[in-house]
Amino acid sequence: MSLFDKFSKKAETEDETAGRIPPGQHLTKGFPVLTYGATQHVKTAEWSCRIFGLVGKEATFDWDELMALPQTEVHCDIHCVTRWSMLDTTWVGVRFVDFLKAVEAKCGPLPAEATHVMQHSYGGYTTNTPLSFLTDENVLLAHTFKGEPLTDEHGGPLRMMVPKYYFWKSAKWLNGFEFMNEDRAGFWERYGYHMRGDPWQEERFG
Ligand SMILES: Nc1nc2c(c(=O)[nH]1)N[C@H]1C(S)=C(S)[C@@H](COP(=O)(O)O)O[C@H]1N2
Ligand SMILES: [Mo]
Repeated sequence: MSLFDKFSKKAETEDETAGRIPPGQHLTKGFPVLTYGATQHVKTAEWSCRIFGLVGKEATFDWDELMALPQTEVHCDIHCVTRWSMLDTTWVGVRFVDFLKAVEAKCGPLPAEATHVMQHSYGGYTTNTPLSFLTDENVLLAHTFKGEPLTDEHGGPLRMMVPKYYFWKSAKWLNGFEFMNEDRAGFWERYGYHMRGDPWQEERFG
């Protein structure tokens, strides 16, 4: 093993990965692309994010408004329901909790009935979660992966990054949040994927 290999290696021995790979998952070294339908090509200048549903007032955010919010780096492991897991990923973006403050500044306080959120994407993809899944400290509206702007294939210019759940709960090409008073199935959830999607509980299918 070269010195480079030795020091660039991360979490690949059993010791280092112990307890980090959920049941039924294996490690991947690459970053597979999983997209249903066409890759979207969205320029930051034309990007916007629409806030709608159960909010006092609808609003949209443009790229500059997003970038003016606090930017946070997150290190985490991610898990795809097609059974790959990737350890030690690094992302930069706006934490959902910080974004939510900006949403409330524009739309007014979220009503208590807004218990669930549908993520919407360019191209029509959707995925649903309880609001509480998105208020974890490490949930990002991410624009940077490993120090580089997200590629189109991986959801650039902006995707959700919800590390605690299977990765289908992280919409690429994010362009909206719909607040809801009940859990409504998103794209894969309508085809039988789980409404929650906790990899440690193997919540693959509903
Ligand atoms: N808009 C959109 N977002 C999406 C998907 C998609 O098809 N369209 N696929 C989901 C699935 S199933 C996974 S595993 C991850 C994959 O992200 P990646 O292609 O960056 O690995 O994105 C999720 N977000
Ligand atoms: Mo997936």
